[in-house]
Amino acid sequence: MGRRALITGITGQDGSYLSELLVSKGYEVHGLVRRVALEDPGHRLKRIEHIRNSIHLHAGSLESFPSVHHVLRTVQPDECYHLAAQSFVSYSFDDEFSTLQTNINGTHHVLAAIKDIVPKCRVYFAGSSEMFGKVAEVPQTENTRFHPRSAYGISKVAGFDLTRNYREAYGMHASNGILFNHESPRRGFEFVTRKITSGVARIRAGQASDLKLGNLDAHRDWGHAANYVEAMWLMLQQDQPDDYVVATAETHSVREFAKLAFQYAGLDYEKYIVADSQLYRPAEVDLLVGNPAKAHERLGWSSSVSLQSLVWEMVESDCRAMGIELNKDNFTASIPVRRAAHGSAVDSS
Ligand code: G4F
Repeated sequence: MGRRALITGITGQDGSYLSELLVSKGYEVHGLVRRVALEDPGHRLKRIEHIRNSIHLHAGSLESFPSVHHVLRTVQPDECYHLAAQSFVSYSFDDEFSTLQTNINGTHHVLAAIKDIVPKCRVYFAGSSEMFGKVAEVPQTENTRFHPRSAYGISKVAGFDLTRNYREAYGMHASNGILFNHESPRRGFEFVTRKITSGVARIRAGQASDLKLGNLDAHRDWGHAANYVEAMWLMLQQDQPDDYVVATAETHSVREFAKLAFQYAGLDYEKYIVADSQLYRPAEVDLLVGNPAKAHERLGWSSSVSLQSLVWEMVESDCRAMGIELNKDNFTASIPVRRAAHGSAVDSS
């Protein structure tokens, strides 16, 4: 009989790709969703519309332990992927309280209910490179000290520690993925990559004349979400639970991302981007770049999508949705690659 998986956050970017992956592997896939999502499927279940008939959805609230307990008792999963969270860093500055409450309690409820009901269930917790914050070293590894710079980052450190503690205290197969930024055409519009690619499409369609952005000099290690969910699955297939950095080992600035996105649409980004100081964060994470050597050695995982292909896929998808076909000749732009060698500063080549 196939294995049974429960995904929290199944309606999000990662949840949708992970569901596809697990369905393709013969899993019985269950998802915990908010009741409002079931009441507004056209909007809130959009990313999983195409596999809606192959998965089972359960209404529940991560903020309520009895609710999480009930769903776990009903599903009795072999594997649980805890992805659900308030995941927009910027918003966590507007409402620290709800971010901490939802993210920390949500994770605690999931772990505690699993320990009670299905202690042998393997658990994945979606940690984040935001935990590194004001980075202690470059590149970041599983051993790099955390120094979060937002309520979101703090909530993820707490989730990471809870997961490790359930592993150590109760012998649970609980693993932390330390995922660096991962994007796709399914990314939410509030995140910078999708804000840029959808903005490019609106400008090309004549529906906007500029794009307001905040800090263009922040550097991120951007990979493809469909590729990153494979690492989540691989973590739960190991004999021993552990913590893994999942990253590309390349870092690029927001400016570079924007330059490429506009270039692929045949536009010069400098003519359209407007700096808006309101969009700066009270505390910024300036430079993220991960060293995925452990994931490569132990899981056999590596990043398979270049930044150029990722940007092209996102711009093309947003433009296509506006009825605009891009000229493939624009997809030649090369960019300087900054690769992180272990223990060294990030160097340009
Ligand atoms: O796209 P972002 O909002 O993502 P951020 O904050 O790096 O967090 C994402 O990745 C984390 C993994 O490291 C996840 F854990 C988290 O859930 C989320 O998925 O912002 C990226 C960078 C920031 O430095 C931000 O200051 O882009 C900069 N930025 C500049 N202008 C902007 C904007 N970000 C947004 N969202 N909107 C802007 O207009």
